[in-house]
Amino acid sequence: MSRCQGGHAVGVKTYQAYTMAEALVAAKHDLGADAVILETRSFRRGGVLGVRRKTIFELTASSGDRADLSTARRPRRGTPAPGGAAIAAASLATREYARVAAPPAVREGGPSDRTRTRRLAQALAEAHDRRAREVEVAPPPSPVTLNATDRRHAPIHPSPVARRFILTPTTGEQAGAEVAVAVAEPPEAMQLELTAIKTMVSQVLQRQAVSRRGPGVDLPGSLFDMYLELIGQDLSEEITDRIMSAVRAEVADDTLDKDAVREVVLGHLADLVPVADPTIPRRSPDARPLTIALIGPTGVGKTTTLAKLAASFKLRHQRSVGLVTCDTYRIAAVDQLRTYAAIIGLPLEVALTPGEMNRAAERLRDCDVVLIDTAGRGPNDTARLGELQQVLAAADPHEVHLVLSSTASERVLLRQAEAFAEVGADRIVLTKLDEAVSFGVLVNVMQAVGKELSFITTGQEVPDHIEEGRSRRLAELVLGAELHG
Ligand SMILES: Nc1nc2c(ncn2[C@@H]2O[C@H](COP(=O)(O)OP(=O)(O)OP(=O)(O)O)[C@@H](O)[C@H]2O)c(=O)[nH]1
Ligand SMILES: [Mg+2]
Repeated sequence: MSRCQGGHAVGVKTYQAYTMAEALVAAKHDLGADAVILETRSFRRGGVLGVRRKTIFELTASSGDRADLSTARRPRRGTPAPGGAAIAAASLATREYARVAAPPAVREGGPSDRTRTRRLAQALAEAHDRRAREVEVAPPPSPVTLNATDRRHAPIHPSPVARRFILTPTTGEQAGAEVAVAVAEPPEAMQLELTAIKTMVSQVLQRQAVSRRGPGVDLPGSLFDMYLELIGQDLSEEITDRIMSAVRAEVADDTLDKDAVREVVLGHLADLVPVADPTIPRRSPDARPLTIALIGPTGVGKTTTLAKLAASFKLRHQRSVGLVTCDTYRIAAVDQLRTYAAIIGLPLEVALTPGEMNRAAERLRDCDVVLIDTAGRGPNDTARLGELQQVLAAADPHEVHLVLSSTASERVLLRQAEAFAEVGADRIVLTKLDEAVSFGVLVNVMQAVGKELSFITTGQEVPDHIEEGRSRRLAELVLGAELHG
């Protein structure tokens, strides 16, 4: 996709495309190699409730005529120029282009169009980078008042690029700088749609609450918003009702402001998630190495989590660590752990049977910690779950952590937890929180399973994306905290 929109001073046009490169090519094709970039930005558009939204890159360019430029970029006399930093950034890009584009006389025999286009793109990229570095050290720009035209076209969540480069003219006189692009779904329309949907959902929930006489009936505004938020995060109705009843009992009606409600709800949510004592600083309770096994369904992140733990024990807590894998079912499973073992510098044993596990434990008896990786098992694979139980029994681990992925549905997670309870898991690791569909489900599961949360993992990077399980952290995630904030 690449399209041009008019509505500017003569010679000034706006191009939209799915990539900035496409927009640049279109601008160059249309306005010629002398095109001067006045503004670039990106914004998200389309989709329903954020699903299938696309990033659109928009570029406003002038044919390079002096008159066009002066009309396009002249602020209204006497009016302070809001968003000055942004304008400066755009000017920087323009200057960069001017710097690399040779004057006409030289251009005759100068670089080809292709070269100039490439330079233009490079100049823009350099200007972006430079501006990004300035933004990192500079205090955040003061809020910008957009005029009606700008507000209509402003992205709901401007990307960093948009924030840095969007021009924010205040007058209707600056026809050239005004972005007169007909946006298919203006943010206001989407906002109205979202408000309508929220109202409908509220009505349905109110009706449900009335019919089951839950505490959703007659909730004051801030509580009802919270009620919707919790239900929206898939926290079970039963838990949500319990929390709401507790909040009503604890917070007097005249102090029901949003922050007070949020704080009380956070406390109650956190109480629902039992957490394990931190594993890492603890030493073995007996003369053996502290022995920890990870078990769980296939592909949930057992081996990756084991590598993160091993690296943490060794590099952050200076413990000697040994690894054992019982996973020889999947081709390359041993290689995966062997690679981690080699990188971190750890001994690795392979143990398929109880006898081999005994021998592995013997060889690693001088380690502070032994971490055991196991093959993934389906919850219906009772024969293999039995085998796993036997091998683990030989290792007699101090801790068995059941690894569950946050990407699974509540029903699946509960079935998995039930199946692995037979093997004897005593703690839960929740992985892939960065891909979780909703965090309320995780609270429901932790409540239902009744085991302690030991760790959460928040991404693929070893060893960084792992944290000790903290109930408050999970509660905050339910209430919309950023995972990597
Ligand atoms: N997004 C995300 N991906 C993760 C996380 N942890 C692990 N993964 C990815 O999940 C995939 C499977 O990870 P493994 O560690 O091999 O999973 P496993 O449970 O050992 O798999 P099996 O041994 O086959 O049962 C890999 O691509 C990992 O990079 C996480 O916290 N977030
Ligand atoms: Mg594995």
